[in-house]
Amino acid sequence: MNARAALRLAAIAAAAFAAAVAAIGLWPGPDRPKTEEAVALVGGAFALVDQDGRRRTDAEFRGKHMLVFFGFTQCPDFCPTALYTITQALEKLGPKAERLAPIFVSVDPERDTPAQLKNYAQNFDKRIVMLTGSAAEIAAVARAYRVYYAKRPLEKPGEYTMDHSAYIYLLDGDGKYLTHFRHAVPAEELAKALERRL
Ligand SMILES: [Cu+2]
Repeated sequence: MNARAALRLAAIAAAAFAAAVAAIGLWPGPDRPKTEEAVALVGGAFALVDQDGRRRTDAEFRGKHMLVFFGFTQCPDFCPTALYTITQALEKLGPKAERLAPIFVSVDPERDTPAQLKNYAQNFDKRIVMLTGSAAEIAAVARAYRVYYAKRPLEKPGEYTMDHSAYIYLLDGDGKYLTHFRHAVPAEELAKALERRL
């Protein structure tokens, strides 16, 4: 295994570990009751900028279920996988997909400008709203969704990648957390789970 591959594996392991810790800390175990309080832990208000440079807030999505995924456009694995799966699930949902607001939030606002998001969005379903913002705005929304992310320097000076937890969150029409999916959930499974709730 070369150094680059080892680094890549270490990054994936670190992200997976952080996600697992977050999951254990956050979601009630089988013995614990699912209280309103626990459910309310994921989600919250945001005001960000989309791929067309327009200001978008969570309030405008009330009445639609929000399917929210955090990542970055230069991600080699988790993000393209999740976004392609969401794209396929939207297709499978047919007209029911209109009740859903698929949202991608960048955890790399430094490089993910609206123009960069617009370019990236061409690879996926046109309905996916891609959001970015200032470092502080992204930190706040990531905190609200209990998303872990961190810059990881690469060997080449000045270059970096992002480690991030990679769950796809589903919130209801009131912006309340319903459930989450692994980034690698099969599209068929995701579509079926969404269909039941839409
Ligand atoms: Cu990613």
